[in-house]
Amino acid sequence: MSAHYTEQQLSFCTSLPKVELHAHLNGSLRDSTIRELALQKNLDPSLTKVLEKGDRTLSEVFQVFGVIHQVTTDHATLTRITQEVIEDFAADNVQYLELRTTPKDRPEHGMTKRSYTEAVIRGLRLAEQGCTTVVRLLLSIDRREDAAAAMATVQLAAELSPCVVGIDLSGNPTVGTWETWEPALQHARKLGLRLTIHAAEVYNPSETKQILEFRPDRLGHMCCLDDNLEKQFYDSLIPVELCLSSNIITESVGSFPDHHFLPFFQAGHPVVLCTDDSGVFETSLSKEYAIAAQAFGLSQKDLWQLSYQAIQHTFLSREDQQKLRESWNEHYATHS
Ligand code: 6MZ
Repeated sequence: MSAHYTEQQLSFCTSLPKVELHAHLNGSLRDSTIRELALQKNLDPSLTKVLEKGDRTLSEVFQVFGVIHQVTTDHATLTRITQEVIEDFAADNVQYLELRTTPKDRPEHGMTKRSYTEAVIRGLRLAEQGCTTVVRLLLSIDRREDAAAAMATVQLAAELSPCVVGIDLSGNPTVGTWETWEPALQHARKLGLRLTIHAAEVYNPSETKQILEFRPDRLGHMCCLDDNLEKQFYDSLIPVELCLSSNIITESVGSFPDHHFLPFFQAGHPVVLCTDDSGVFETSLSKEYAIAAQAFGLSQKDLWQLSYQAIQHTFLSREDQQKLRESWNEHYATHS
């Protein structure tokens, strides 16, 4: 995979204030931190090999998460990585970050879903002291989880609101069935939590149809659609989080110019550029914007509008969205 963009494009995209809505905590770790933790925790060197970068299939990416999860097993580490990940997004001029992570019950490490999430929130509070980026959390349900575990995550999210604003459904898209998590997701909606769901990352038309009928607040990926699903998706007007490098590296999409960003964007469907796993895919939100600029011939005005319009797809209140718009407008006034 080679991502092409000019230094000038990257520099413009770095200067843009940005909104990141699709970033998985454990996928966004610094390499140096993973290496340090792997050493500290005496990780088997054959496992660290899996972490080497390059093109990987989607199933290989899930092996990578398995390894990362072996080094982020204690509360202090979770606090540290959360703080670092937020600092990295802030350094990339991300002014609003919706960070998502899967609360984990790991009794062997004295960890519950609640203690996991509280450790993450401590990291968020520490990061907030050093940067102006506004951060909210989404709690993810992993597709490997059963109905009870999904419900426990939803309950926890409601208890930790307003720091937690919503629920994500993610994980290996070839695992599990929609019926398992739907009751928990319905319950989340009743509790006032916002919902974003990974859909069509692989071709699974019956599930994608069910998800579109469920009408989450946002969708993630939407790579593999047939004509009927595409029509249903366009009619839904549900905003979609698009992660270019992730889809190319995992081979869900063949090449950047072939990415479905372009038809969605040209059709006027609401799209938001995101990183997915900036550590695993060696990217940043500025790079994703620069890749889009180059691959789809976007102008600086297009890029500005993409970033500005992302504000309305955040899970913030209208008043908080308005505050972000004011800060974008201030940036525009001083930089144009
Ligand atoms: C689906 C993904 C993903 O939650 O431990 N995750 N799920 N598709 C993807 N595309 C590449 N990338 C990451 O972060 C890692 C977890 O996020 C989900 C997977 O469940 C992965 O285990 P957390 O912080």
